[in-house]
Amino acid sequence: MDSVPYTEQHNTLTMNVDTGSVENIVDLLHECNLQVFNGYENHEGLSDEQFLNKLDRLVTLVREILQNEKGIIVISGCGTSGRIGFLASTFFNQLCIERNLPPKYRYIIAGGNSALVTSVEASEDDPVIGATELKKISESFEHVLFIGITCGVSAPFVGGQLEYCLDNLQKFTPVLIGFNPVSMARRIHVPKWPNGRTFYDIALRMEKTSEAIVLNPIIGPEPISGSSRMKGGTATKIILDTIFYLASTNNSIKTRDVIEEFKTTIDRMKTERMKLATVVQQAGDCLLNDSYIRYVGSSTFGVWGMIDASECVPTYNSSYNDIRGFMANDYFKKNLNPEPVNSFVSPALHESTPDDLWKIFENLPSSSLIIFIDTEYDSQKSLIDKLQKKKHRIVWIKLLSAKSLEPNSNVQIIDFSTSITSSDMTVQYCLAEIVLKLCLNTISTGAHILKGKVYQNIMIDVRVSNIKLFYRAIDIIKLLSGVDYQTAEKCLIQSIHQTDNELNKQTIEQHITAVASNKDHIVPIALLMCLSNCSYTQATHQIDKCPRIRDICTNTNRSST
Ligand code: S6P
Repeated sequence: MDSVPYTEQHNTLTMNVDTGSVENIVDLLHECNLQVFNGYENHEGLSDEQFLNKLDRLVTLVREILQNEKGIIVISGCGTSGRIGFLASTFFNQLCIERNLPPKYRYIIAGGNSALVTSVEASEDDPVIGATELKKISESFEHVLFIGITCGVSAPFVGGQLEYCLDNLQKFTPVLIGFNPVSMARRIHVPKWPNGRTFYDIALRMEKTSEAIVLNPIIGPEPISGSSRMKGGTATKIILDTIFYLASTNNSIKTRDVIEEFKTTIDRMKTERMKLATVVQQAGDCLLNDSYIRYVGSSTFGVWGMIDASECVPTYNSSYNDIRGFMANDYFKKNLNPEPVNSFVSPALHESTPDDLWKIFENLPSSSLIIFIDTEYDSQKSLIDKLQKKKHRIVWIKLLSAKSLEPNSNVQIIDFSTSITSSDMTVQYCLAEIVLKLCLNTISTGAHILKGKVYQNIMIDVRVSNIKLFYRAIDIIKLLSGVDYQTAEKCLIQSIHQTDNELNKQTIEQHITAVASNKDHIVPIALLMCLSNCSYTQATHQIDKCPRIRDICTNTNRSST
């Protein structure tokens, strides 16, 4: 089957998201969020009956493991999928501890702890390391419920782990979470997978194995094509939270009811749409005027900020400094997997006190945007005062417990607290997290649209940092310029290696490695080469005159008509 996987298709709703008003961006992203539940075309999304039955089966399996002394639940994924696995595992472990039960959840993320807060995209192409890490983490247990998340049903890192489970079914129960049918699983061969195996082979094997579970509701294309941090990440979080919550409670609450709570809460977010639109506009202005966006939060709220910020690097080729998240408490210290002493630890994983933050923020470019996430106002008040004196813009996202602000504080408040209600505290916290995720995704996506990093609904400056993104880049160039595959690939490779010469002998892995030392608009330059039929050198000269990357597409299209 050759058709394009749903997770890579173009969402018909957002085809013109790049040309509308900022309110329009907010509304369209909101509508796409609801597709996760309502479905797409003839698919039913998370409310599908068959899917809910599968969730029930998984709830039973999780419950069994929670009661089994020799059992654990391992959640694994790459990029956003791994990060959401980390958040779910640490949050539900905390719940176990509060109830005097042993913490049963473990996480694995491709690239290790640093990948929680920085982009380490290349590590998702290695099935061998994936399997080795799973083996290591599960060594001393007899029963392992393994949940491998890959939105595109594509990541070899997770594929290698599922394969290891399938080879050892006496110990492992493998679960695959993704958002494409098995027939659309990735069939591209990666060199590190022996005997030419692909993810498709593993997904097929999963489907045919009665002990294995494939959870793959079709939630439809992403608002920005391929950006699986958005709907994919949302659906992943809702699935994990629902399963783990239900497995930990004795209430007779139904799976459908929990999913419905997520849906109504997300729907209620539209009450703050105008305030959100104002902040998206300010965030866009920051990126266009070389100011910065900063998130500050504690515990999992802080982690969501860091995650949202880090995802902009591969998606929009944004600089590390454009959007950054900071952690106001020591959540990471308490919850990270132990790693070898000499392994790299990202400085972003450290706690930042208000004094630390002031030292970092003191020299921010003027009119930067600092977004505080439902943290204790009193502890941040003096920092906020100092930032306001410097004329930075301050936003406060109110979710659950933050104290009311002083009326004269000039802080812009986006208040979701009245929308987040549940009779159960655990569910309420999970609802607050999903609202936060969607709010931050809207701000950072909207800001990059306004900066011109999106044409129609395509991420035209994607960083080509793994095999999936290499092929996505070729598709983007082909689609927008109309050239054939070979020409798109040739121009992409020349742009990666910054040369006018044709390079025929190098492998995809060598191209991806070269990307690490060339972060300059690789895809836009290749696109311009195709659109204008010019050399790499000529395209780089033209690109310098183009402050908004999307203008390449509009200007070139206009001049050729
Ligand atoms: C996507 C994000 C990426 C993906 C990662 C894993 O917006 O930037 O980091 O999460 O590539 O993708 P998948 O399909 O295996 O979950």
